[in-house]
Amino acid sequence: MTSSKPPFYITTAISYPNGTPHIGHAYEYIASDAMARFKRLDGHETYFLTGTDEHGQKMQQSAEKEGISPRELATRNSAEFKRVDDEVLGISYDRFIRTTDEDHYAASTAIWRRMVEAGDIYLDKYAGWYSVRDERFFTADETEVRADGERYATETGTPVTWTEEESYFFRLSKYQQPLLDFYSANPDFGGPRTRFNEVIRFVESGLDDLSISRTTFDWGVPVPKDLTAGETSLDHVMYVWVDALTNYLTGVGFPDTESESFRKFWPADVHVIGKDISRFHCIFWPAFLMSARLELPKRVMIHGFLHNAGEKMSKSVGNVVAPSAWVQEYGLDAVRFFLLREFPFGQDGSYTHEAVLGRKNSDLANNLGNLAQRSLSMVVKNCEGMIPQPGERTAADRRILAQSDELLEISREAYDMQDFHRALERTWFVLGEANAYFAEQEPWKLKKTDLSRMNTVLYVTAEVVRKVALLAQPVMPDSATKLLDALNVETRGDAGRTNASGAGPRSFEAFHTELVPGTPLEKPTPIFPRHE
Ligand code: ME8
Repeated sequence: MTSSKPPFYITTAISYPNGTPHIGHAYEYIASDAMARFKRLDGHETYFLTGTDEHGQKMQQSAEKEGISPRELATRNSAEFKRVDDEVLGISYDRFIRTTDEDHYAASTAIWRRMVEAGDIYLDKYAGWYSVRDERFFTADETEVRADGERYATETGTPVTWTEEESYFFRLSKYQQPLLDFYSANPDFGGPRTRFNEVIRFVESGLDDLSISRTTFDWGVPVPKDLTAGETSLDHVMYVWVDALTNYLTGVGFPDTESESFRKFWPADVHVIGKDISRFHCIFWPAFLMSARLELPKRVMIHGFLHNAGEKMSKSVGNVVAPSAWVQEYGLDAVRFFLLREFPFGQDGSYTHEAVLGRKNSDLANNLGNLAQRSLSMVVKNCEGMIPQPGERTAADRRILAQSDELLEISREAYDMQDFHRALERTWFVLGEANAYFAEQEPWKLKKTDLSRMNTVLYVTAEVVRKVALLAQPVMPDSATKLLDALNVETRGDAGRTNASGAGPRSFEAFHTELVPGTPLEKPTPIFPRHE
């Protein structure tokens, strides 16, 4: 594809495949997928990376419990994550990376080498608290002893164990000021602002050097002996977060920094992650990259957590929702729409059956579905099955057309901040206005009194539906495509892959080019069913 627009590189966090995906994972994939689709439709060559994070003690321990090897566990569950992406959620990723992929070992080794060359890695001894569940070290004052006599990480509530071993350290402390300078020069690096501020405050309070290798287990990327800093007789594996973060480089061809894909796509435009891993992405990751003399990502978007009716999802409570259960019950596009419309991406959100139902029935079936179905049926029935020739436009016509015209620019700005909620809210506000317009103009009465005026009203309504359908594609690829098919809108440009229906997505290139009178339409079938 040739495009004058800059390429766009987006990543999700890579999930631990010690279990199977839940609706919280699906939330992140769907949002990132909508973002990637939006950029493709808007003419950017887009690369979208997702995958699984397979090393570390958590994976090793989970495998031991099942009596299989960590590689077997990773292979089995990674396949399930990929299946859910492909078959349940319709995620349009370009590569599904596994950190056990061969090229990822090369990339992890190479970034390690660069950090050694920078003089940022040294051998010492680690003694402190480690949470296997979080794959994270805690200082003593970040932990507490609870009523059961056991020690837990205060912030995350996970059990910690005393760990004492030889370890390589990364000179994170050296990067405190460079990071703070970088944050002030790039105020949109972390989003939303409130979560980014928490990160900045943490860095301001001082940074300790970071333990980046382990010797008490072996399920990880080996630290190559010739690339170490300091003499050791022990075998070290990289701390899982060192190799995990490096996946974002592997995905675009690192260590070959001269490769076409690396030059085109690095630095990443946005890493999409959840709020529990903001420090890894906003502090460790940019520090590693500074040390390795590589460019820093442009943005880290930190989303909130999904809760089940206000309660944290957890296996012990038994309220963990599998993505396929929701998709079966409500349909994929309604699930995708609900998750992106219901709460701002940066905030936590709580879902209930009633809330999903409300969105599906009022926003989709009533607001969009009914308007499209009524107006297009009238066109087919009363305008000889063709988009009618509109007459002169009244103030009411111009007003609703102008409102819908602004939606592309508003959506662009909102998507650039991963504010899907705002883009959809505004789009559905305009749909509400279009419904009011349709009701006021009463085209079904005009049929008997003023055919030319009826044609204009139907034309204007169909045009608003077309614009809304174009912009709904990233969120509801299949339904929006069906709607654009019903409007017989041409497929133009390479706006991404074809959808399940076989029709291609319609790029935003023709957003401001109105419907052509005389275009034949077929009798429409309802696209957004009510949930009974
Ligand atoms: O953190 N709601 O993997 P992970 C919303 N391997 N998002 C949620 C969520 C919820 N209830 N629960 C989890 C890891 N997430 C690391 C990442 S990246 C180099 C390595 C999000 O499987 C979570 O915040 O625990 C993270 O962004 C993603 O799901 C994977 O979580």
